[in-house]
Amino acid sequence: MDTLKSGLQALPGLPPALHAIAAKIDNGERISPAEGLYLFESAPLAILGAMANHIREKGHGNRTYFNRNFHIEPTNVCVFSCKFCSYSRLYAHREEGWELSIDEMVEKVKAYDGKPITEVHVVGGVHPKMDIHFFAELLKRIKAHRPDLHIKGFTAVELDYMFRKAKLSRLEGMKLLREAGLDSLPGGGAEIFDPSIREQICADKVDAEGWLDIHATAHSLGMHSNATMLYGHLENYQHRIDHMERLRQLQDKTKGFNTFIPLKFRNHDNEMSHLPEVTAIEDMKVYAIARIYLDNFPHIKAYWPMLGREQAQLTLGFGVNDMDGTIDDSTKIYSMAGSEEQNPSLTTEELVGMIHAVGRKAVERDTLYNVVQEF
Ligand code: V47
Ligand code: SF4
Repeated sequence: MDTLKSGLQALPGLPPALHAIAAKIDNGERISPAEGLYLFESAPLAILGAMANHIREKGHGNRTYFNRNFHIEPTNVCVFSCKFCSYSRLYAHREEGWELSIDEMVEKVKAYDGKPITEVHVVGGVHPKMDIHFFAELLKRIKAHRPDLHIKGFTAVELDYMFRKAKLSRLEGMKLLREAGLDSLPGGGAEIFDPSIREQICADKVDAEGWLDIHATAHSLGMHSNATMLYGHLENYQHRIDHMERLRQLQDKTKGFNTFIPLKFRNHDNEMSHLPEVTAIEDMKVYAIARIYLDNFPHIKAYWPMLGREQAQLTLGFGVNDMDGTIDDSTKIYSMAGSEEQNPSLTTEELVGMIHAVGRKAVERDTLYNVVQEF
């Protein structure tokens, strides 16, 4: 166990509550929900940054990971109507959206033949006609074409609907998809677990218990997954801590989560457009407190297409050690919600340059954080 001490607790003039938290961080101890709440309510950003950066450097030094991947979005037709979603179209309006066939999706994979991509991220709306057998066939066709490509696919929201529609238990459904080629799960659909907020922003989709159980099921089969938190809308600090606490508890049991990804609510063209977006200061607080609170999550990721490049660089001083790193991200979920990046795409050189520009070391990883290449 690394015994590096930061001397955080020796900072002069810290109020007693902050001093106690600094001492815990210096000693590698876990903070409580009440302490997490205190950090949101009362800690100066500079102190949060110092604490989060200490934990980040203790775990990863200067290393900042990225991945070479691409996205496939099978459809934006969705049976649900999350109020923050700018991207989905109801089945009745499906002519305004897109629905890709298996052949079209396999063509997208073939477009990367000969390119050093390690992962495909498959995620989209919940289409009433694209069932588990359709997706199992897609997974098999991708694996038949490129067996070494890691398939990270389907949020717990998509999986919950697929399994229920096929009348399969979560374990049966997950096994079916794993056998067809699914390697891991992305972190989407978690939003905010608190039922009173969920009721207001995404009432009809899988609840917190269901989301967590689907991830626990994947973990029980040896699959890894990510977790997200949509912040900066109706939730308060207590709800953010509750969300992270539930994730921390599941991670204690399964150790199956790789990465936590805070997702900033963007207000363009959705039913929550009247809400202002939170400031960059609030963003940095969320990243830093996530790094401090989630002591059993190995990685904290900033998803740059949503935050924008400069802000993503800034997060590297606030606990983040992963930049996702999609070099050709055709995802529309953020561009349609008004993110900084309308057509997110970075070459490896650009991404490595962004990481090096803020004094960090760029490391290419695969989905499971095996090192592919150091820069
Ligand atoms: O669950 C939707 C979010 C998520 C908006 O696991 C919005 O590696 C902000 O989870 N403003 C899907 N956010 C994307 C996702 C993801 C992305 C990148 C990497 C990984 C990973 C996962 O996007 C949804 C929802 O929380 N979202 N609309 C919006 N207006
Ligand atoms: Fe559908 Fe996902 Fe959009 Fe909700 S966030 S409406 S589940 S595509």
